[in-house]
Amino acid sequence: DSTTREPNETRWKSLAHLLVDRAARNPDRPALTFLTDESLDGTDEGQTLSYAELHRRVRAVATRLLRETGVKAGDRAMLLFPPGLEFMIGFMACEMARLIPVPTSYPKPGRAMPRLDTSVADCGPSVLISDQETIAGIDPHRVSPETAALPKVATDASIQDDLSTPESFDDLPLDEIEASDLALLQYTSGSTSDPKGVMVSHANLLSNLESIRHAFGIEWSDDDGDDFERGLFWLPPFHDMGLIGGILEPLYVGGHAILMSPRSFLARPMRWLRAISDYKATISGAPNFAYQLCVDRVDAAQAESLELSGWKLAFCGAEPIIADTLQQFTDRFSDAGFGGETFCPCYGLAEATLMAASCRSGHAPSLLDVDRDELTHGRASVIRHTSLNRTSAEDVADPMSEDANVRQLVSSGNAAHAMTVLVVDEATKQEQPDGEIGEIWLAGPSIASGYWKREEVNAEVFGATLADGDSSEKFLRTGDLGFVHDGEIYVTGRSKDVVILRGRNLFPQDIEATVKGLLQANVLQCAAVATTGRTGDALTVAAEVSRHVDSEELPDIVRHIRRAIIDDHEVDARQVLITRPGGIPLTTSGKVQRQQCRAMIEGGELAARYQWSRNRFIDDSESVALPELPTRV
Ligand code: 1ZZ
Repeated sequence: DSTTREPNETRWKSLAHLLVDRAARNPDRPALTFLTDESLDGTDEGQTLSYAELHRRVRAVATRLLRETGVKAGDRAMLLFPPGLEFMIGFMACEMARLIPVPTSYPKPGRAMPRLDTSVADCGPSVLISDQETIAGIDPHRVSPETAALPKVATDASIQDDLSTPESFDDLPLDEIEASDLALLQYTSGSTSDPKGVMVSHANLLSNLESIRHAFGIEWSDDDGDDFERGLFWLPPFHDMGLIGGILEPLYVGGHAILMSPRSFLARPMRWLRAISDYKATISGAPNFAYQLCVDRVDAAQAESLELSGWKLAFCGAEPIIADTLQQFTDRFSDAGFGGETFCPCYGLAEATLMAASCRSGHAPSLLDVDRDELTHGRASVIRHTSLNRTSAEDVADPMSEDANVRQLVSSGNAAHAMTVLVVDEATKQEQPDGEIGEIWLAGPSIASGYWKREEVNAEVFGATLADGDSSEKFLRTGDLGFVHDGEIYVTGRSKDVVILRGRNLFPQDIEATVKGLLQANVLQCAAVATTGRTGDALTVAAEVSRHVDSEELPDIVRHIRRAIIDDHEVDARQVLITRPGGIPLTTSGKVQRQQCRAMIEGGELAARYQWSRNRFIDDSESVALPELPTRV
């Protein structure tokens, strides 16, 4: 049931202890493999590290960090890596050296690194860990002075002779590591204007890894032999789902994590499925958009060449889950051995370490048809409760059908083991009865202790209490909206402003800053909001421009706005509206009211001088390259 909390047993005190133990138990088992495009296309084997090799390289880097840089326990270490195996060596080296790893996204060559710079300014690291090539390529004029001045350590620098034997590692502070030490500072994907680093401890992480294992019935792969779990992921490791779900969970159970880069997948989605088939992966998953991309880009003939019956767990989360996508995917790949019950929808967020709720493996996900109008009034009036399975294609309502007053929702399952999930009325702070929409609140051992150095925000976000509850019982306010039905959580929307595109969280402030910074567009005010797209969120941008701008210039201004958003954030807007000054709703203190703006746009009430929108049935991925756009001045 959604409100039960049970304690989680944890087997290790920290991630460092986990690695030491795994390397002792199964030294020769492959721990990590990275598949390059060449290996995916069949011309080479990719790189693999066994548990013993991973352990040896991690300890050597940890020892160098302590000897060469003068870092001390609790110092932050930035991790800046292109896709590959080195990231994990840097990450685990931090765990062994009692440093707090801070993963950051890898920029395109020659680009500025605003995310790196803002995280550096926020958490004041003592070192940057990367590889030799990346370090050589950091242009001190394109990064902040603080970033430029950081000592830099390359994980792939040649190992000194005295570090090649285990005896030389004796000075690692393993015994001093506490479960309450921070194991990760996870910047919520991307906000450069308001960076927030989630403080995740070893205890938080190990508890969530255990919850995931429990929910999905993943067996320990302790014994010798070839029968171990294989996870296959293209999710970026600087995002919580890629790092914790994609890499740490396979290592936690003693399995093999096989990795490829997000770009390899996006360029040819078939590579992901081919790799699952070839490597007999048992666990893989992604946000909804990825399953849709496979349906759109992999035809029936290609699907037939796959063998997916070994895929036991296909999780789906990180953005709204669309029944139609899951059904189409099941239909397209059922002949390749994929069954609908393999899908495990799940819900979570970095502030809860990762998973907060999920469907149980082996059960086809529940679908709920609810009345669309009632839903907008905060109530889920259930018309029909079905489940996804191979034969029910006709049961799945078209999620975009205009006339059907039905919205089909996919269950995000039950509360994770050890997690309390409540739906709370935001105004009264009382728990909602089943079927009533409210904010999702969470409590449990994997809820992080807060954001780095943000005491005020933390009291509000991590320290919520129920009006009629025990005031010592603190909850995390997720900013997500949903309801409970039959003990399962349905996520219906968000009261926070974040826009989620292809599983990536974009912060409106960052997009608005880009648009307002465009000199040639003369933008006075801007609102970036999430509107409802075909497969989840779509980005809509409203901009006020000066009344002196001629109407003929507006199409060009829209192109400049789109170009700048693509350049800075690698996403395209679905819709851009240009209003007169005063067209965007503001609070009395002059802040953009995004939720109201969104409601006005969706209700057709925002008065626009000019409006551009892309056909909502065009796939997002196809429009990122826009040759007709002028280059940015
Ligand atoms: P983040 C073996 N959101 O996205 C591997 N779920 O965190 C197991 N919206 O902080 C892996 N419906 O970036 C288990 N179902 O964003 C993975 O995303 C469990 O708005 C899923 O607040 C973990 C997702 C982690 C993640 C969090 C935000 C949430 C919410 C949105 C996540 C959703 C969903 C709708 C869902």
